[in-house]
Amino acid sequence: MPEYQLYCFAQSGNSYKVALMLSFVGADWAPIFVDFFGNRDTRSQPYRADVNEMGEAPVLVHKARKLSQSGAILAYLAQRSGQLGGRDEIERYEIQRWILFDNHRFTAHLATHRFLTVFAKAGDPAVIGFLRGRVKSAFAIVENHLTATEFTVGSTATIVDISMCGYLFYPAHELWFDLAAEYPAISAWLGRIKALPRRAHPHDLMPGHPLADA
Ligand SMILES: N[C@@H](CCC(=O)N[C@@H](CS)C(=O)NCC(=O)O)C(=O)O
Repeated sequence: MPEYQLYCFAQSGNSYKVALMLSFVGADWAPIFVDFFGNRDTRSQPYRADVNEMGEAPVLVHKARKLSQSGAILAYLAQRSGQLGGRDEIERYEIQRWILFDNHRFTAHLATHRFLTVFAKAGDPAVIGFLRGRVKSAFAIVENHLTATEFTVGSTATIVDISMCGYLFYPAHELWFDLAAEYPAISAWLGRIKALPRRAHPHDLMPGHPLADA
């Protein structure tokens, strides 16, 4: 039995954040497939009773613990591994600050837009328009921040970079804009993450790609 198990699926950028961290720190881990699109596992009563009362992936199993919320899991793994968690109190505070921003602004609206347009194919135009505006404003903030720094907090990668890149390695056609052309600082930062040892694509780290009906 591996030390860690991760409830996840290939299309989940939030799960990718944890899978990538496990890969970066060289953890002994294995995925547990969450059938999000077919069985709608995360909405099922057994999943909510036994895996995560919040009805979400990722969930990291470590010994008797089941941990959810990627940001909290990343901090847990950084603490346990002594890697990617920031060098001092101020860096740890900055990391937490940007992880919260990522969760409510940067990832949240991008992931919801992607779900509606790429998978559900059912977005109300007003909702899609609203989400695009929110993504644009969040990307402008991150683009501005990354023009002045190599990684989100300081000059080396930390868990907040893992958090913020969660949805950005998926196929370019899943975005409605040209990331490389419109956001050069974000693109350069992604290139730096891509070059890190043990970086792997979400489709290669987690099960479920391609989707059965894709
Ligand atoms: N803030 C959470 C977000 C997790 C999340 O939204 N997960 C999605 C998959 S990427 C999910 O499981 N959604 C459940 C549903 O829509 O039923 C985290 O970072 O872990």
